[in-house]
Amino acid sequence: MDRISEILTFLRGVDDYISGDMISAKLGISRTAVWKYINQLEYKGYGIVKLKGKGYRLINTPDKLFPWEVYRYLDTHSIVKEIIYQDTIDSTNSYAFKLALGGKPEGTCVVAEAQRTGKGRLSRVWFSPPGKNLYLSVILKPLIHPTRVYPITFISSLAVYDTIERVTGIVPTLKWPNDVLIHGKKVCGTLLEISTEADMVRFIVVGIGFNINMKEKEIDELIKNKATSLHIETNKIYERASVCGILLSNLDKYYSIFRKKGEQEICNIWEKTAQIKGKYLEINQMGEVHSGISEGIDTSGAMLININGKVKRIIAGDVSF
Ligand code: BT5
Repeated sequence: MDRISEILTFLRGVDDYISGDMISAKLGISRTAVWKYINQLEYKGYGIVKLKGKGYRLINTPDKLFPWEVYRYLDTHSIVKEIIYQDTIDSTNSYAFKLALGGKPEGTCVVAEAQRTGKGRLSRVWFSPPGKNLYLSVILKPLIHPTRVYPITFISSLAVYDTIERVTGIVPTLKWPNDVLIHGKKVCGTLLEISTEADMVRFIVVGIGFNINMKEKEIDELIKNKATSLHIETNKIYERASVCGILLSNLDKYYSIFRKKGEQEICNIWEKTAQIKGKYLEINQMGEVHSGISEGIDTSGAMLININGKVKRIIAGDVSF
């Protein structure tokens, strides 16, 4: 695929036609090889005009999450070293989990255009229509104790938060523990899946479902009133590969803070960004509802909630404001 991205760089580098000869000379491959790569690009949906005597000209890029499109937005020193692209998959998390068990390193990322059985927490469903949103999972291998994993969810939510601000100008809301909302509706959720050994984390799969270009009518009936997308909020269509690249860069940024300064810092940033302290919350924890005033979160990511003067620590649940 490296050749494909090199050829795309040449095509994008000029505002005009570029000759097959020029590409073949620069890459040290034959003109027939260049022609074959051009055909592959066309097969993948790129619009390329071929003119005898002049060469090739790129006129259209498909809205696909091809790795070489996403890499364009990543720094070379990014934690994300390999992006594995799937058209349709059961779940990017399940696939990334299998890859991690098979020894894939930290920074491996699986992206898919659609998921057949996208997963939320507690066996819930994540609706994953094709070609509209982002469904991705990243393998991380921090050297931490299993009890310290939770703040990794905040790394993901903060990365999405910054991405939304950057690409739309909208300031979203963070909802404990794993949601990002716009105008009260869910635009993104994170699912962590973990493998541990003895007292250590072997790996974590960080799964992110982020609604980008999904239209109102494409939202499943079951989540009609609670879900939204960047498109619904702004009436614009976004280039998903660039949003994906920006998101992965932001994930890298917060993961690096986590590694350098620890979970306390990530929890502090999340708490400040979510402006959660002093808010009245109801937390549903497996059917049991706790309501009170939030006193923020502790370093393990648990919510501290003041119920009639007594502070209760809640590890997991679903919040309503
Ligand atoms: C989550 O669970 O929010 C975690 C979602 C993680 C999805 C990603 S996609 C890539 C990776 N691969 C996977 O298989 N999963 C991850 P939770 O907090 O339990 O929220 C689930 C609830 O969100 C559902 O019960 C619905 O109410 C709602 N929901 C489902 N699909 C949605 C969507 N596309 N947009 C907004 N809300 C949705």
